[in-house]
Amino acid sequence: MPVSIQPVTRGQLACWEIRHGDSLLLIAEQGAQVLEYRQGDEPPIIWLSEQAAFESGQPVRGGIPVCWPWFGDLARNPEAVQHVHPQPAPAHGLVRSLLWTLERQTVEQGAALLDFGCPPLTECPELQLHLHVRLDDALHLRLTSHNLGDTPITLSQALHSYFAISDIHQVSVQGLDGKPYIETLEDWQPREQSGDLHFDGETDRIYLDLPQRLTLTDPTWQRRIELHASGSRSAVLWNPWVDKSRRLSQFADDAWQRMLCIETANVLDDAVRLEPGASHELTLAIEAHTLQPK
Ligand code: TA6
Repeated sequence: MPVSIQPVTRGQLACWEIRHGDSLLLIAEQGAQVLEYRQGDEPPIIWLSEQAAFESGQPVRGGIPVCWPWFGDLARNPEAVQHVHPQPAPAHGLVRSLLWTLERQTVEQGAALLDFGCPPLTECPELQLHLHVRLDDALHLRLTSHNLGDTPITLSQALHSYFAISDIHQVSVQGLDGKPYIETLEDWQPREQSGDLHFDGETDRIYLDLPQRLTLTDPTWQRRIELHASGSRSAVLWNPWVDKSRRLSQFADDAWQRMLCIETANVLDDAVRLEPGASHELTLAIEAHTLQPK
């Protein structure tokens, strides 16, 4: 199985193109952001906006942005997380627009391995962040936070994964049945999921108490994408639908039909409290499987 790791550029961004057999992975050093992931001639697994701007210091729409050391609106985070940064604060933390460093790249046992280090944050220098990437028959990510300080720190985070889909009206997500979620579009009211999640409008939900596996089923493309997580019991399910799409940067008006975010997270009561000297690992494996025809 041929495996390669090559430096490339996309616009203003230095990136790394990783190949494993017929799998292709593209990661930008900015934000250590996965931009592309596909296998052979199949439709992409990870969605990247057709209007993506590859500009230094600007988040790229799509891929897998790293949201850290808080997720979403800081003011909507638990009190303990809000201490990590003064307000007002940007959405989704501070690291997705920073230039990370590729600290190690190697091929081991037929897999490509890359380690990215986030530069220290002036706002919270006692926190360290690394992203370890492994590409073999699947894509494996490990986001490691470390508290170098002498007082506890609480953070929230997410791997904000944008998945490519054939049609939002056709896909469904398994693994959520019976789980509590926060309906952020209805005043953050608590709800409970019944059955698989299908989509018929704007969706922006925070699911809690989750199992380790969620599945995205796409019957049109005859495939299911399995997300295997550890160190996380929460996830955000997001599709902007028609109206919000018009307000999003780097996002075509009809792009909502072709993407779905399933964001493996540590949010709300799943936020991470790091004691002095402690580390936390959020891992995610993304596996694509062919659906057996019925
Ligand atoms: O993860 C869902 C969400 O918080 C949505 O509410 C939407 O704001 C999305 O993230 C995209 O955020 P961004 O800052 O990348 O435009």
